[in-house]
Amino acid sequence: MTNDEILKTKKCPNSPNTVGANGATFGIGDSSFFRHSCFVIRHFFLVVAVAGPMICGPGSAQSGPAVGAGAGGRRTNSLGQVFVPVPGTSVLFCVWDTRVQDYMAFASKTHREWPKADFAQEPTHPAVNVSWDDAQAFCAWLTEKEHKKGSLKKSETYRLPTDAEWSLAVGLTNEPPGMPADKNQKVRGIYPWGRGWPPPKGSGNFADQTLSAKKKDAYSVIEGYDDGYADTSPVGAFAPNRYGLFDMGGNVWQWCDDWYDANQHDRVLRGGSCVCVPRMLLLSWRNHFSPAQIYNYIGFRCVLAGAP
Ligand SMILES: [Ca+2]
Repeated sequence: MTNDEILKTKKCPNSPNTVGANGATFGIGDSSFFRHSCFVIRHFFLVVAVAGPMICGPGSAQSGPAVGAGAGGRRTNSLGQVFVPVPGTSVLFCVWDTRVQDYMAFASKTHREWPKADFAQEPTHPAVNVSWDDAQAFCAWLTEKEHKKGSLKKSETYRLPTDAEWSLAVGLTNEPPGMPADKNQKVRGIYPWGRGWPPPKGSGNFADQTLSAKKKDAYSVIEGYDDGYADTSPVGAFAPNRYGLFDMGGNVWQWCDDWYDANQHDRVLRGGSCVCVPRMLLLSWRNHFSPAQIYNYIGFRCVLAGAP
């Protein structure tokens, strides 16, 4: 556990946009570290050793025919993870965030340290408290495992999605050029459920009234919305997006492969979580953390690259 240079920590007003990493400013509300507090942080590395679909509601502008079982290119791997093609990319996306049962197989086999979440999780919940480095190690382990088994071609590898691939997987095709930081929040008004506010009932696992009831100090929740989960929910508990991907908004933040900006200090996270402030559910919203950071509401999703 390394916690390097937390330069200044101070209480702040109930503002949703005041946490700085490496001196930068970005939105908060998604962290048990940060709840009700503002931190200016530089070099915030691995901290907490103690310590899932663009969801399209019925009638959503984002919804469409899902890619279901038997559709072209659908693959199931040795962990039972299901992968489907996403138009515009050359990869197959796992339909779920990496589950507890998936990551447990890796952590057990490799004896990797894995701090538990501070809430109860079932095997089909998304794995959390995994850093970008952990996610990379998982992908490398799974690739090697299946190469040895012969179930994965030598040209095929598992990896994290790029920021650009993630955008295409939620239908964002009109973002500006540049690094993820340049694209952050640039496309306005499009959420996992489509356009409009608040989300329709059953749109996904967001910061809701159940969270508010369980955690009286919850930073911010969506008024009038209740999905029944205060913390993480099983992957696939809500409707998938048009490409058959679950939890591409809410549940847990998802690591992407890219650096956030030219400073190359932080990696990118997408999708928001079940505790993030509501406006962070904007599909163009980027979060960013050190690649060694872990957190109760950060997970990841794999893609399969090199598949024909
Ligand atoms: Ca919830």
